[in-house]
Parts: sequence; C-alpha cells; structure tokens
Amino acid sequence: QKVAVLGLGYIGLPTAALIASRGLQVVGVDTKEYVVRTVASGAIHISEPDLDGLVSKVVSSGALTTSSKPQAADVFIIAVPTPIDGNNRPDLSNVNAAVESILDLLVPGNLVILESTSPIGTTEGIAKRINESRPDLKIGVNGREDGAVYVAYCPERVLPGRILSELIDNDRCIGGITPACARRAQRFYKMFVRGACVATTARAAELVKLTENAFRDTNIAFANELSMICDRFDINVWEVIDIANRHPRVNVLRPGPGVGGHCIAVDPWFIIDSAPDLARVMRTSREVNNAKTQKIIERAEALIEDHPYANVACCGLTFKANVDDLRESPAMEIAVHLAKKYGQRIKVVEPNLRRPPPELADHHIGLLNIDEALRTCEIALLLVDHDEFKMVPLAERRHLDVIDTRGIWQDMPVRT
Ligand code: SAJ
Repeated sequence: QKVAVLGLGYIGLPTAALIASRGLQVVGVDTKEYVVRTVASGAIHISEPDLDGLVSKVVSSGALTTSSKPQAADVFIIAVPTPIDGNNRPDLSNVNAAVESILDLLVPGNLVILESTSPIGTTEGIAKRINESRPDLKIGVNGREDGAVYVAYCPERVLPGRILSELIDNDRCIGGITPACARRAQRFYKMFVRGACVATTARAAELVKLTENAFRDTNIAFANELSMICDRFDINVWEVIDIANRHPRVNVLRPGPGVGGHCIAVDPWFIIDSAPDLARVMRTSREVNNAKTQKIIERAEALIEDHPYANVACCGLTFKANVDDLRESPAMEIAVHLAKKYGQRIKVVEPNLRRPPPELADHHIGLLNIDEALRTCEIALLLVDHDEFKMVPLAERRHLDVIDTRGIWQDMPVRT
C-alpha cells in the first residue's frame, strides 16, 4: 500500500515515519517548502525524542519521500493544524485545502483519514465534498468493484515528548462515515498500532477527541480555581490538595500559571462553538484557566512594585515541563508582559531553549542559567516545573521572594 500523509507537523511527521518503518511506501506532503526540504534530507524541523533517528533511517532507505503536492496513493492521512481564530472559532482552512488537493487523485478503494482535531461534523463535510466533486465514487460501501472510497476520522491522542511510543501503544478511536469505512480504517491502523482500535461513528470520534482535552482542561480549571480561593484565605493550596487527594475518590490535578499548549487550551472551544448554550462548564473552565494567568501577573506586579530595585528571575518559558514548545505558553505570556513593563530587571531561565524567543530578545533579554539567575535576583517566579528547577536546594533560594506557581519549591514539612 502507498500512503500519503498531508501535513508533516508534530503528528504527521512521526506518523509518516512510523508507517514507513513498517514497510509501507509513504510520501509526506507539506505546503511549507523548508519542511519538505528538511525532511527530504533526512532531518527534522521539530523536536521530539528519537524522531530524528527514525526519520533519517526511513528517508535513507527510500521508504519515506516528500513532496509539496499530494500524489496518488491508497491511503490519504490528513494531519494539518486546526487552530482557532481571534473569536475562538475553529479555522478549518487547512483541512479544506488538503481535501481539495486530493479530490482529483481519488480512485475506488482509497481510504481518506482525518486525524486533525476537528469540530463535530467535519468528516461528514469531507464525505459530502467528495460526493459533490466526484459523483463517480460512492462512500464506504463494501467492495472495490462498486467504486467506493472510505472516509474515517481517527484522532491522534499522543503526548508531546512520548509521541513515538504512544503512537504505537495508545488505543485508537476509529470513526467511520459508515461501518465499512470504520472497518477499512481499523485494518489500516492495526498494521502499526499495538493498542486497541475501537470503532465508532465519525461524529462520535470527533467528540471523543474534544472530550478528552476538554475534560483535562476542566479538571485543571478546578485546581486553578482552588488555588485562587486558597490565596485569598492565605491557605497553602499544595497542602490542601495533598491531603484531599488522600481521599480514595478524590484526585485534584495541579494548579499552574494557566493552561498552555496547542491542544488543551484550544480544543474545548471546538465544543463551545458548536453548542454555546450547553457547554457552560467548559466555557467557564477556559475562562478560569486564562484568569489564572492574569492573577499571576497581578501578584508578580505587586511584588515587583514592592521591591523597586529587585531583579526578577522568570524560571521557565515553555508550556509545560521538560519540552521546548512555547505554543500558548502562559509562562511565556507572563515573562513577556513583565519584560515589556520592567525591561532589564526581568531575567529569564529556560534550560530547554538555546536562544531567547524574539519577543524577549526584542527587549534585550537573554537567557541565564538557573544558578546565575538565583545569584543575581531577589525575586523568583517559578513558572514551569522543569527537572532542573526541582533540583535547586532550599539553601540556594532561601534569600528569594518566590511566587511558586507549580508547587515544587514548597518544602512542606510532612505531618503524618
Ligand atoms: N497542566 C496543569 N496542571 C496539571 C496538568 C497539566 O496546569 O495537573 C497544564 C500543563 O502545564 C500544560 C497544559 O496543562 O500547560 C497541558 O499539558 P498536558 O500535559 O496536560 O497535555 P498536552 O497539551 O501536552 O497533551 C494533551 C494530551 N491530552 C490529554 O491528556 C487528555 C495528549 O494526550 C493529547 O494527544 C494532546 O493534548 C493533543 O494533541 O490533543
């Protein structure tokens, strides 16, 4: 079988490389010329453990090739970004463009899979578009002879940092436009997935993906709301959570400086946009998580105003621990806000980046290592729970005024 993967980003590239490593011929397609060139040379343009070695291997064996335009294939996988626009509404322009680009290539027996996070009904829209433009093809009936193509929604659900192993071991949700579509897609995923491939409808599968991330967002919002309540009453939220979680049926997640990343901070809006009158908890959760970032900014400003000569160490910029990804990062939002307001008094530590991002470099702010920052600053904002920060002993930070948004510098005595 020949497979075309449209979109060589965080999901498309590892998926293309993995499938190629299983003996299938894969063409990776991307509209960005530098991505096509980088991958064609056997290198990668994103950072993910073990991906570089795998891509280099499948490119040099010829199993993975690249192109800026799709080519005829048996299976088309669409893995393009689906962001939200300025009004928190889904922007499906990349999916629509990908679908248009394959319409003329489709032949009976083809399987078209959407993997991008998408609002309910998107996959049905794709099937409708195929019907309109290619009335010679039927969608998802049995048998090659009657001119069928198969259309399915199969969301990715892998965790950045563990993408390659989760692509193989996670269970997959396979949503067919018809049961025959689901069966055809199940057969395809079973070639490289060890987890269960659970079949359902395309609409249910779209909502499954959105539900997973909205559920996590809501649970984090609970923790963030609790942290703000604790602050008002001067109660240690980490202690409250630790003790509450000893209850056998309670598991409060960890508060933070807000929720970042390109998934959890975005996907709930796809549900809210589809059912604004019903998705009340989800909307409020998004608002609470965003409000938490503002709360940290206000607390930091108050502390900085109280210490007019103090230098301030912003510890961490990425959206979560031990990654180099800055997308939707609340830590970044806080650091940039403070840099704009206080300029050179703001020092930044980010062990996972080699250079400061342009938003900070524009304010002539470079990166320090954690030791330098703690030596030269009087205030520290702990914004990301990177391993490097967890290891800083109390003796090296005792002199600091700290806002610890992640609860790793609490040094709570354990009382049992
Ligand atoms: N966070 C907290 N407190 C917590 C847990 C997370 O503040 O207790 C914050 C993190 O710091 C980060 C954000 O939430 O800013 C999201 O981080 P994450 O590790 O929860 O998730 P992501 O965005 O890296 O990946 C998620 C995963 N979804 C779920 O766990 C339900 C992943 O499985 C999905 O594949 C991915 O979104 C995606 O692509 O949709």
